[in-house]
Amino acid sequence: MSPVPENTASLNTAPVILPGALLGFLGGGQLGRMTAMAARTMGYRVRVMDPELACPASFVADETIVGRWDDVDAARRLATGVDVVTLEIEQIGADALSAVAQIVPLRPSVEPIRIIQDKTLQKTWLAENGFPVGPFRVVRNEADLREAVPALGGNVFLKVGRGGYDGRGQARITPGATTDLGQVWQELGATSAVAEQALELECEISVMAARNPAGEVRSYPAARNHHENQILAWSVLPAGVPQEIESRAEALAAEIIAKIGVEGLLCVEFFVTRSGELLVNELAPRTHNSYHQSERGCATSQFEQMVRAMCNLPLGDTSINTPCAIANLLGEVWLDAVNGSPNFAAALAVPGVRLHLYEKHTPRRGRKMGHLSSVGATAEEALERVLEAKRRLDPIYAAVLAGEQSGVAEGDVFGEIRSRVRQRPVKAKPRR
Ligand code: AIR
Repeated sequence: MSPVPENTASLNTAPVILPGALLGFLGGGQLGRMTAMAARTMGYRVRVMDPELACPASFVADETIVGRWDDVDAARRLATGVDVVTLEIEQIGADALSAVAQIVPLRPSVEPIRIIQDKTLQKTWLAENGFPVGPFRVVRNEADLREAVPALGGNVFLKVGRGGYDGRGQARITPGATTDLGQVWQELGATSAVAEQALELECEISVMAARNPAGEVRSYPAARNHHENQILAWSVLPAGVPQEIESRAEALAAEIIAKIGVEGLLCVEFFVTRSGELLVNELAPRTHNSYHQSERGCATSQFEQMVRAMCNLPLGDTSINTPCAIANLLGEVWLDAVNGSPNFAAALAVPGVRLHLYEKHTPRRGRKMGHLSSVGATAEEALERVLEAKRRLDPIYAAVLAGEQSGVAEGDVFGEIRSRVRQRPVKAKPRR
């Protein structure tokens, strides 16, 4: 894809940061860990900042600085002596970001992060810049919420402006239910939020775009995503959507990253509605869960692309070599497992499957602890393999499955797989 010359303040002026340099990451979770692995592969050194000394990235980084997201002093210590800093979670405080940017290049820079990290600003920015979004209202108090819900048709997702991720900071409001909006408002922290009309969705997709300081922009092919309880459950590449939607989504992601001025990565999550509209759901200025499979099937993984973009290297080829998929492993995989130990050996017997664990020490429900990845001859096969591996983690589940036929009919294979996953008898499990 050709460069899109927007917001190119540092166009062609930023030096290339070569291997051997020290890269700084604000955040040391799984995204930082996997990016640090890619950086190390390329010969870079890595320093991370995270509230936890034993954070997932600490095991692959050269140095870990302990600091909360708003710890300005820790952010300065991260930045001092590194060649460039990026972030792997957007909750970093504004003062900490500015402190870093005064010392060393911060990619993405303060302004795009400021807009993206607050959903009220992000949604408004998208709408004002002419990008397609669904009906929404910014709500700043309970009265706004009482007005917004009926105006949006009563069927609404309420998302806090700042700090929510992986389903945290979200509430669902449905018509007819005796929802106490005052209580919903309080439970979400009585803080500025976005009320979004719940849409009839055909599917959800995302497009990862990359942009380096030289102004080069590249989009990956779209990934198809499936969420459960507002948390990504699985994702597959390619998305298998009509070519017209695929091209439009890739082009929109390239336009947005250039317009908002992100140097680094920008993941654009989209809704494809039943009526065929393509709407931007939300933006993430970093690596993203829906592109973990790029490590298996793309010419360049999102993690390597992040390193290339932040170091002003040429961006890597984003094409898909092999269809690939991931399924997330949340804390419940451990909490609900017989004897507390998932059957990894059974899962790894599925052809093409690999295991990725983040070395998080405390499993919690809804917490991302790891993922399974797979490749396949088709997207359907890659997805079926990774879902089969996930089912096998639970020995009782595996026993139930052994008695079933496992062929997938031709036709709407994604729909078929989704309905089979929904029908699984998850209940037959002893709780510890
Ligand atoms: N993350 C960042 N934004 C959304 C997500 N999921 C990743 C980052 C962050 C980690 O999740 O890698 O550091 C935090 O995970 P947890 O389980 O400690 O809350």
